[in-house]
Amino acid sequence: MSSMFTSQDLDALADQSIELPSWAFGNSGTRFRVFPQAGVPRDPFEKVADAAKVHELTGLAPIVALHIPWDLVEDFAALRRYAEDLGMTLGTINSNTFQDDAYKLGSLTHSDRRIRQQAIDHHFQCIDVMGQTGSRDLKIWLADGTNYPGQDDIRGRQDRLADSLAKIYQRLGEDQRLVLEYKFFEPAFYHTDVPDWGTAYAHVEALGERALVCLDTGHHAPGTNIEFIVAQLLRLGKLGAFDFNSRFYADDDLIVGAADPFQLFRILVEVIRGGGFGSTSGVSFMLDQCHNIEKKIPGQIRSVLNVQEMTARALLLDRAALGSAQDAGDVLAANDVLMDAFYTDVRPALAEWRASRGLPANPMAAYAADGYQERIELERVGGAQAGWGA
Ligand code: PSV
Ligand code: MN
Ligand code: MN
Repeated sequence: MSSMFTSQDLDALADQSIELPSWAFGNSGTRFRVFPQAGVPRDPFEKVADAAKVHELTGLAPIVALHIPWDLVEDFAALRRYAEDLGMTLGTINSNTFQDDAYKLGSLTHSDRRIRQQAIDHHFQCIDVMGQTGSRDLKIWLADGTNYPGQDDIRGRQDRLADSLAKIYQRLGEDQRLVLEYKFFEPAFYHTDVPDWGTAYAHVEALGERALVCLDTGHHAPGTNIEFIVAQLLRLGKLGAFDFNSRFYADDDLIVGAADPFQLFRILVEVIRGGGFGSTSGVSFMLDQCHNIEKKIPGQIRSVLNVQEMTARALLLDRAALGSAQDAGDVLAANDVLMDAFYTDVRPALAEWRASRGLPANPMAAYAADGYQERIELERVGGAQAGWGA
């Protein structure tokens, strides 16, 4: 084990839980092609079972986020019991106002009151589901926006959005939260109604204490300093959730930490610095990914391990030495301290950490040897799409 890795750092890692998106287990693809895979889940119960396998082998992922209506079931109490029997809980409920014809020109921002109400009612339905699943968070990502200058009144859309969100927020129970996700483009290309953290912040600030911002790491312009946004939202007490993934170009939804592990490290340094780490921090660590060409379950295992690995490195940061160098104005020494933590190979220490908790030292190898993949490929015939294009 690395001599820099103290037992206190190991304790902090035990308090990390990552929320898996149900849709990561279904077939997905790009707008060019969905490549179907054998063994993908046929219903939400099987998605939960796959998520439980990720948790069993990593000890990191006890929560599954659902997407409505992709994960609509007749009996959510039964789904909840099924999850709990597998040691899992049902997490964030994600709404969906981006697949109905009615929402072509917008949902919560639409100029037609009836369409706005339809979108609000959908969120009421999601809140009902939350009551049954025991979920804390309602996550709202909107596809709303316009493609052409002049297409609609962008100021009027903000006003309508504020009004719709207020109606949804009022419907939440006392222990429930609204988490608003921003995205700078796509599917609308001229303007997006919640394009950036500032707009999301303005809306959630107006709503109240239990309204927070969701930061999806793939939803920024190239070159954006995401860790600065993390620091700012934590400072303002308004960071509610992450949607982790990685991107080379746009909203690629690739495995978190694959494209830029250093960026993930820098984000986690700010998370820890700002009090956003751990089960009582109020910040949920969700993945929002699609595994289009790789197998889904090992894709999720790799993802949670990447988050843990960069968290461990961020925990290694010698904050006292960093603070001294910063106070002394020693630019290069401060940078050295940060890079020392980033360049530390924590993998052997993490293998030991897992073994000491009765987990496989190498979860990827354990999954390959487990037989689960072979079993689901035989048993599950006619698996479903993740939801995209379904
Ligand atoms: C679309 O960009 C998106 O990936 C958002 O990030 C949502 O979180 C996700 O879909 C699921 O609705
Ligand atoms: Mn997202
Ligand atoms: Mn996205």
